[in-house]
Amino acid sequence: MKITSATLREIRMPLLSPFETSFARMQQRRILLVQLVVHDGDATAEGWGEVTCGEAPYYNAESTDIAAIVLRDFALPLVVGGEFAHPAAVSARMARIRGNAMAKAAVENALWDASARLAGEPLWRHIGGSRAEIACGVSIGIKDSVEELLDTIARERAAGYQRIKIKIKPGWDLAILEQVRTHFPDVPLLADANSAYTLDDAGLLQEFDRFGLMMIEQPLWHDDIYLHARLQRQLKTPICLDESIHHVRDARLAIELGACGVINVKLGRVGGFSSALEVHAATRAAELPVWCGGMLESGIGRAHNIALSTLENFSLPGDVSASRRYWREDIIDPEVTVTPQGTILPPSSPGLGFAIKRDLVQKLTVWEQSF
Ligand code: OSB
Ligand code: MG
Repeated sequence: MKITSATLREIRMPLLSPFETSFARMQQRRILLVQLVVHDGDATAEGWGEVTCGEAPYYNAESTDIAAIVLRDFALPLVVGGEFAHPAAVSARMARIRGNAMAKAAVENALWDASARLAGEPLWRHIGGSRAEIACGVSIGIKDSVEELLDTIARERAAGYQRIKIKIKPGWDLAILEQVRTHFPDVPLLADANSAYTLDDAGLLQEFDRFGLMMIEQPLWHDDIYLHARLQRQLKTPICLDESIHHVRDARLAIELGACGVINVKLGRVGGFSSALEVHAATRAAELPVWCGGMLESGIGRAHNIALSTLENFSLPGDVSASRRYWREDIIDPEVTVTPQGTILPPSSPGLGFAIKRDLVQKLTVWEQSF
């Protein structure tokens, strides 16, 4: 496969409602899209990828503007015109660019999309997925009041979502979980701290055990694995690592140290499908379940997440949910919808399996550059 040209563009999409975590309150997404044109013999295919980083470097070190520089000045000049036997080879070419996993993932994932289209099969089959239906949960941000949170949980449960994740931070934790459990005693529940605690909070975190949470996500530092292992020994609730896992070596270390019972795999954070497939293989071998995390993606990133979620060891409901939870109008057709049973049916057409709404993408574009 030869990448003959690429277009990098930024689109802006306002969120239907603000999304608040322990590190930021997000209102509008500034999303970079990578569009590749790929030739293979006489055949041509397009491929689309999304950079999943935030607008500011608060979740990880990446941000929209940083990723734009990395892609424009380094990654795209390195790969456009290049010949690649496999989508993983494009990541090998970009390996000299340290870090910047989400920027690089958009390029690799776009090539996977093109490669699947060239093979005439849906992306989820192309990566080796086997699930014809994926289980979905929702991630609910920090709200202005407990009542608002309880109303939101009731609404999402009524829509069918199989599990609820709530964001927590110091001051929005024990009392909130207590209320949620009082009103929803049996709901499959987890809490995501996005690194808001330290080991000094071990006593507080131990109190979470009484709520029967499925897991507690990333309680400690974004760059730590070792101290999560120390904390895990003090908790009954399994820890789920998100921010800390960048590649299969991190996953292996976390497993060996007993730092977690679950891993949240995000395609961007691990650098794309080839790395995610390695994390998948290692966790499956260790019988450590994983699920697919989200980064408030547009339909393109969402479609990639659906494909990832069809892999065998993605055995827990993920943060992959319907387009309409975030967007007034998504950039793909059809939009992502969820069944009344809280599942998504992966598409059957080649590649991403969703058409790109080109007019809408053009309308939302604030700048674009071709390579
Ligand atoms: O930690 O999982 C996270 C959104 C932005 C940054 C980090 C996280 C999240 C989410 C949203 O939880 C999940 C989604 O896209 O629905
Ligand atoms: Mg998380």
